Amino acid sequence: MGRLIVISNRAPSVDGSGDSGGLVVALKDALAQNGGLWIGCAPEQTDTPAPELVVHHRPDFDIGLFELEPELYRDYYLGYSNSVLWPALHGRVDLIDVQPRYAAAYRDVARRVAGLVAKVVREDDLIWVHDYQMIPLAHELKALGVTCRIGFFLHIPFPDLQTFKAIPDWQNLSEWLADHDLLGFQTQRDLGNMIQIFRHTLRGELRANGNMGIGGREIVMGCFPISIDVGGFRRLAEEGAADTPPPALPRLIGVDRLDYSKGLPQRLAGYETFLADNAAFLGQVALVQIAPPTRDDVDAYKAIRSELELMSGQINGRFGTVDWTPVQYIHRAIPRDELAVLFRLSSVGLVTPLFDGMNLVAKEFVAAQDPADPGVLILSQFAGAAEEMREALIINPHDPQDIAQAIRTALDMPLTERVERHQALYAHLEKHDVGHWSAAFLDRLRAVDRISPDGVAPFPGMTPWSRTG
Ligand code: GDG
Repeated sequence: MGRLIVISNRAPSVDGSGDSGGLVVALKDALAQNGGLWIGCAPEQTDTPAPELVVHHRPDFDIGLFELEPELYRDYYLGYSNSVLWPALHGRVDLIDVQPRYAAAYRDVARRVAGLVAKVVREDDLIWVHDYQMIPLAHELKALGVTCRIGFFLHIPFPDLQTFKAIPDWQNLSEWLADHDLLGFQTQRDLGNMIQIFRHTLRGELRANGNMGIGGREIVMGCFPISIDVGGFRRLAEEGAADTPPPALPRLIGVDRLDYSKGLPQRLAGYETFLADNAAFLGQVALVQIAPPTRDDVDAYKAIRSELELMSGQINGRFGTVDWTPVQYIHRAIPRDELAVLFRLSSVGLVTPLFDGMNLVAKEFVAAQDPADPGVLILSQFAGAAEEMREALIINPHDPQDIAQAIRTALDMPLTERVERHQALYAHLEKHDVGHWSAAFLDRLRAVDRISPDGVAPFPGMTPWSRTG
């Protein structure tokens, strides 16, 4: 059996710090078999990039770093990836910033990475490409004669056809996506959009087995909802909470990178409406919002920061007293173990994105709860997680009244109902943790080699996620 080669914008750290993140936990074992390799961009840019991958040997797997010049990195990462693709794929076409050099840099990086990968890859390796920064990679690898199976997983949402067509390069993107052997999405919503776009742009035909036929080839597609290390996160929360006193007031918690897709102003508007409509709760509850900075060189991110600071100041000014601060807004990252405890000791988890591939915070909040006295999750209908987590209080993040009402319902919810909802949510998560996710994707990718080169429908009767070795 060949190696697993994972390729993403960022690789895990060379010294193993930060390995507790779900993706590393999920892929560690698969990578450790047969000398796996995780390829990503070096943390520092340089004017003199190495002509080869810079390989670091960890005890479990190797890390291969590609180096980029600062300007190229800026145009590829902050430019095309995060000023064109991120807003477009999140439905914010009004925020797309189209600069010709961004698209050129994006393609150049894919070509360069493909050149480096082609030198180290072997025919029986499996390549798993992650996320929107790397969409053209499979196309470039195939152009260099690489024949091994290549799977792609999109962590963020995939929009409908009209939104997709707002991206100037949409035809190219569609063709590059079709160059994979397996395409994985977070939700049925995103998978459905991809099917619609392939039909429209490449005359794709959906086969009876669920695969997409395009020009004599067949692409396997599936929905693989990502998850977290459920047991690991629960233990972190349990252990930390054992010696942490509970908060003085029932706490509402929000934890999000400070990103316009996360619906933070809308969340604050909902909380403000709740306070305005429920005078009995003034001084009796507090919202803690952790919002660490991200991509703050992009203008749209500067704008959301100012908006949030203004809104939290306004709410505190309007309702606060000498003894009570309604919103505690923290604009920096806090350690993961502290986060787990914060979740456990909170009565309400607020997850209200306007559009989100999955949203792991929703799953972390549930995993961290005390099963005997759990908090309540309020979840946006537009988070991918809402397809699975039906026992949360599902809200429309654009409607402050809906958020306000859900906060009230959550705070008033009797213990028996909280326990019932939590039990159902936790039982689902326990079965569908991040290990389940990665195994499902890799099993499906390994099975792809049964597809005959002429595109004849593969393996009749095979269950979608069965292992073929
Ligand atoms: C993308 C997609 C999809 C946040 N603040 C702190 C902190 N975090 C951690 C959370 C969680 C992670 O960051 C954020 O994950 P999300 O899933 O919520 O969102 P994105 O970063 O946008 O991720 C998303 C995900 O990819 C996976 O496929 O679910 O839809 O957008 O783990 O806990 N961690 C620490 N301190 C913080 O202050 N330690």
